[in-house]
Amino acid sequence: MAILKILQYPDERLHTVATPVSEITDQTRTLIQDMAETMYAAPGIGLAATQIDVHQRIIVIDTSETHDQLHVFINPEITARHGEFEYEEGCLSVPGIYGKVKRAESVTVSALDKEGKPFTLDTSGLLAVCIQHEMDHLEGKVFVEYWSKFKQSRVIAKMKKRQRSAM
Ligand code: QAP
Ligand code: CO
Repeated sequence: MAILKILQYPDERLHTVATPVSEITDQTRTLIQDMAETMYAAPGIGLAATQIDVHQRIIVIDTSETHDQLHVFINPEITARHGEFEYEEGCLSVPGIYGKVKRAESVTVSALDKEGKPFTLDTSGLLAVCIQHEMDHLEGKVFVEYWSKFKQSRVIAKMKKRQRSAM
């Protein structure tokens, strides 16, 4: 197992659109384990492969307090959305920055599990928000990009300043 380096906004690689996983190999399973380990170590509740510079459609999520309910979604698709929900989001690629994003309150998501078996999940609340947030990463979108250009430029300035002082 390994803890992987998480790309930091505004790294351009976060804007890469991920490609579907065509075959689940041992390499895919190792990647998923490393993603889970990286997320738990952060600690975070969700991580998309995009964030570790692997541009395949894989996300891991665990919103439980006990850190024992790992959800793995390979090639996820949202087939239904209902309602509206605003949640104060954060992101491991934009540490220290939090803010509201309006999303669907509940979603139906179809995906493959880590054995490649198809499943469908109906969920709402935080898990639904997290799925939408992580699926955005696979499309190259970061949550702060829902905000105004003005607010985004302040986030970029703050991140760049921090990255300079960290060198
Ligand atoms: C995405 O985010 C998410 O700023 C997952 O300093 C978050 O795990 C979706 C984290 C909230 C919906 C709601 C953020 C850790 C973790 C930080 C995360 C930080 C340390 C973020
Ligand atoms: Co994120």
